[in-house]
Amino acid sequence: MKNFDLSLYLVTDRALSLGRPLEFIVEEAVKGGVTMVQLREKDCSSLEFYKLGMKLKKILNPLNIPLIINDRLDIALAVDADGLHIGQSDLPWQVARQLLGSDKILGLSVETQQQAEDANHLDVDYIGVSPVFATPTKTDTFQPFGLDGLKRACRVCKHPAVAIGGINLNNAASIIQHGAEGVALVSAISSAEDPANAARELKLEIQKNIR
Ligand code: TZP
Ligand code: MG
Repeated sequence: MKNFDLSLYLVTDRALSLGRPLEFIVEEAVKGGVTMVQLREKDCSSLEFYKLGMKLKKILNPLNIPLIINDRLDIALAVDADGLHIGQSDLPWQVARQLLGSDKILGLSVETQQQAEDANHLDVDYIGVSPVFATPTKTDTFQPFGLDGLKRACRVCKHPAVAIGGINLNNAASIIQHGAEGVALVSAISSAEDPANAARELKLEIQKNIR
């Protein structure tokens, strides 16, 4: 049985970790209560990606916190991660699903309302509504959904949704109030002076608003 909790989902980016090692960020984020971690590193060799994946797996596996790999199916398989997150221009979801197997978590980013609706026909486990707000962390995005767009996407799609893009302590509650099961964040945790405390505060804010 696949068991995962999207409520506080850390997406990594070493470039935004203020020079601190990724393991530190993840260990601190876990102390603060993150419920999922996605290893998402651009400009990373396969060897480096693999090694990071193994390091994070060692931290997360004993705590039953799913490790999801962004984009790289080969790395997800090599480290026996809990799942894979793909975007609209990554491998086709059918290929990912077939090679991952039915017991792994498969997440898909949707960038339009149509894609949110189309995801109903796909064997994925959750959608990432991307981006909900504009963010300097990723600028090559589609038009942000905004809160009303997020609400609509969550309504039309049967899969649980996690929102990403520009989410922080000030707007996390509104994300949950508009139908998402969780928030996915990069900078609000990775660039925080105290990532454990940042995660802890976000967690409280989310728990207050979860149905
Ligand atoms: N996909 C859509 S927005 C985004 C990704 C990976 C970056 C989100 O970063 P932040 O710092 O939480 O706004
Ligand atoms: Mg991708």
